[in-house]
Amino acid sequence: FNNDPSTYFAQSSEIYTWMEGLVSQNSGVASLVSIGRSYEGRNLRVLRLNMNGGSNKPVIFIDAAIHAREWLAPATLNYIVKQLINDYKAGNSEVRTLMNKFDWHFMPVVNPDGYDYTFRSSSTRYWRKTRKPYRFAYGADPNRNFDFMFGGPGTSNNPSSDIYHGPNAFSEPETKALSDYLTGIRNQLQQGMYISFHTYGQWWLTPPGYTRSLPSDHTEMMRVGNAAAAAIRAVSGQNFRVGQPANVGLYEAAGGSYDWVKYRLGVKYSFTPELRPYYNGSLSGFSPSAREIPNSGKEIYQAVKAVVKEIM
Ligand code: 0X9
Ligand code: ZN
Repeated sequence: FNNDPSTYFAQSSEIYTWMEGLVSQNSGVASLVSIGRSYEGRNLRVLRLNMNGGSNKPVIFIDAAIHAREWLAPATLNYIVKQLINDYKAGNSEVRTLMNKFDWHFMPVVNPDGYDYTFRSSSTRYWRKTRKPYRFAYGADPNRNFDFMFGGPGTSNNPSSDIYHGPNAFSEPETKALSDYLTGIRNQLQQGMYISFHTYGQWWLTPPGYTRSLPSDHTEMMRVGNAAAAAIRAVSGQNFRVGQPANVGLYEAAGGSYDWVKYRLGVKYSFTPELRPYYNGSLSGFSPSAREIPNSGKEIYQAVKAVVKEIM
């Protein structure tokens, strides 16, 4: 295809159009669900792949673009969708096993208002939050807006802050819709995994993110996270640090999606990879060349398969 959002940075409507095409070429196995609308009325959509028709299989749920400016995250997600379908059709036995055992749900753009806004001009390119107005400012940080440790460490009550948590948990229609959807598939998710793609810095972050204190299952989280890092290293030689954000050079941050999924929904395996490039202290890490999409796609595809194999 020449309109393939795993090869360039596409706005939300182009990604949805591409996914509609995948559904029509793969009817019976791929479907597109609308889970609500953003503040500005954009569709919030989830692509589901259910390869052998079984119901109530465990679910692997992957989302991206909770943060608007992190363009490599939805592109990497799209790359993985395409590879899974291609490898399944080609009869790849590893992929057949992983896709027959699990249903795979992909939400490429959690925050389409913010994401599309970053395409408008160079002055909006680094927007992070939603676009809902708050008095003198716009937007809450969706990754501070979930209902677990809401308002805790690493959040702000100032609407002009990039880490504004919002007036209350799930004040944003986007996080509300995502949390309702995940609640609806809770039982399947508890047997599977939640992965939320962010950029950038090259970390495979383990939960919980709101504190540096180690959880009781820290060893198991590290075991699975280390499998991701090893897979990435084998593909590209890139280093991904593994651990809780505040223990591996990032920071504590409360109200994030992966903590809510783990500690409110009871989903044991919940991760936040921070994709390429490696952190070098500059905002340019949010605007990689489109040539990075296949590089990121290849390493993260292997990482996702590796972590899913670890929990089978
Ligand atoms: O601050 C964030 O939400 C994430 N980093 S980013 O540069 N993509 O903004 C880190 C999220 C993981 N940590 C927590 N949820 N605590
Ligand atoms: Zn982010």
